[in-house]
Amino acid sequence: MRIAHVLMLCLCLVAAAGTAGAATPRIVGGQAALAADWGFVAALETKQGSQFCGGSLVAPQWVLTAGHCRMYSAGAVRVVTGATDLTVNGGQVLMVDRQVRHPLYRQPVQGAPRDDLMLVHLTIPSVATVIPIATGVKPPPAGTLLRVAGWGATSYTSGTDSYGAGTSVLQQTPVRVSPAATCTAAYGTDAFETEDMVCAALPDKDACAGDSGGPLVSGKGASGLLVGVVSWGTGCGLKAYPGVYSLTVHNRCWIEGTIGLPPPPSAIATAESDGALTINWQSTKPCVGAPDPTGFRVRVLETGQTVELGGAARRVQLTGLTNGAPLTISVASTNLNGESTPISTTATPTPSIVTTQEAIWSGYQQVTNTFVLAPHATDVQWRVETGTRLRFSPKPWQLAPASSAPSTITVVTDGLAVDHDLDVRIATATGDVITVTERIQLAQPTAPTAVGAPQLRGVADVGGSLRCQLGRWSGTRPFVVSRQWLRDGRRIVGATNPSIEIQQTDAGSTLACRVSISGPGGRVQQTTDRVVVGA
Ligand code: 4AZ
Repeated sequence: MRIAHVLMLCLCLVAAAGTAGAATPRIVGGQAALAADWGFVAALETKQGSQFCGGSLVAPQWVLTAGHCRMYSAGAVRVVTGATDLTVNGGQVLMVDRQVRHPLYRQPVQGAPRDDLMLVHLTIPSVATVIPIATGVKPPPAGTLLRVAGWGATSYTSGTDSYGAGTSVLQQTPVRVSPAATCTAAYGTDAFETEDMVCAALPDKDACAGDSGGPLVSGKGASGLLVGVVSWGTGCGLKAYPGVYSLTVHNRCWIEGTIGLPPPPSAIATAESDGALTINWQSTKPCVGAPDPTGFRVRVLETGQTVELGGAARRVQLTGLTNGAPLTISVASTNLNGESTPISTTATPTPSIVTTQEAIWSGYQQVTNTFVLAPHATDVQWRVETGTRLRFSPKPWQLAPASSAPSTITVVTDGLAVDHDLDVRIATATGDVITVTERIQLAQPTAPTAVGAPQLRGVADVGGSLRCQLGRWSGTRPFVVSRQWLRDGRRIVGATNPSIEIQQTDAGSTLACRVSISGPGGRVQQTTDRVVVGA
């Protein structure tokens, strides 16, 4: 890419491609490249066959090229691998399904792109040679002799600022890494970034338009390593303007992270509950610049249950699991290339105890608690713990056999003084895990209070009958009620029925009914108004 002339260059390249093959082979000052040394070089072409950029096969299905080579959509691009002469039907022509440009690719100065890298994904693997990426952390020092290859322009005319035609036969030339100061002096510190770029030249030898994306390598043949990618420069072969290359060393993490499998997640942790497991994990980047995983795959090995989650997820709850059976859970990171080796853990969903009711007074000095034990695949032990003011005394363990239905546990506590606090809870033991419910505190009962007074109904004459109505009462239930009929204020022995038949002997006396209501909160008596029996 020529600085400040981006658009013009692209047009020029497409036009030049039509005449490819006729020109004298030269990258600009180069020689025909040997297939044995340059088997990893790839040509990026349009579907019509115009070569517009170079690249290097860094994995069977991945070509590393320049970020500014994203000129067309993936479907409009094809890649030729394993061929040095593009006019001969050799090598492999491959389709492209993804173009992944470096996330930091940018052009703060027009025509001088930074992080000028792109990975192109092939729909099927290439059988051509793969070139390893140079390891280490430092750019190659000034003076290092490297090689560059491409099918780009073989001449440049500075007077008219015009580029010659490309070539069908791959050209290669040595170039020498220039001191960083030379590059910044030529292009300025805004355009030339010493961290991410090198510039390199030899007299009259250079990469040129159409070579972009192609390889800058150290070593030869089997010992060749990819050091950089043809990126930009002013003209070609100009003494004052060495060609500029984007370095691979600084971007190895992004390259390897993009073409490889994601690293496995770490530090898996699980929490159990009734029929459920909550799984938490962490995702760590192997190095700065590595792409984030696209997602995570969580599996229950015993049941085959699989959950797919997005790349931001760090937690999932699996439900509908069987209580009491140990399960193995695995979590793997995924990206477009597949999934990492998983990490796994085992955990056992445990049956929970639910309180279905508040503690209720079920009788005088008697309280009932009801608990429900969730279904469980294996036997569960449970026990009642009762006490007062948090001092619990546990009863012996009981066995709840494996059951596919919820089971109810009823706890009746007798002989409670009304002013007593009562604490009840249930503990379950599943293996070594003991789970205790919240304590249930008994509410103090309230004494019965008449809301509507007891009343007599009926005809108060000899031969008639009277009925004793209880009235209405509030207070803590249950109530035990009783009646006692009174003649002239005294108990009539045995007269405790709701109704009374009026006898001859009752004539002239008074009748009343005394009602007793007793509940957990106390006992209250109330007597109806008296009636005088007529003749
Ligand atoms: C280009 O436009 C280009 N002389 C690549 C490299 C150089 C100039 C232009 C370096 O593809």
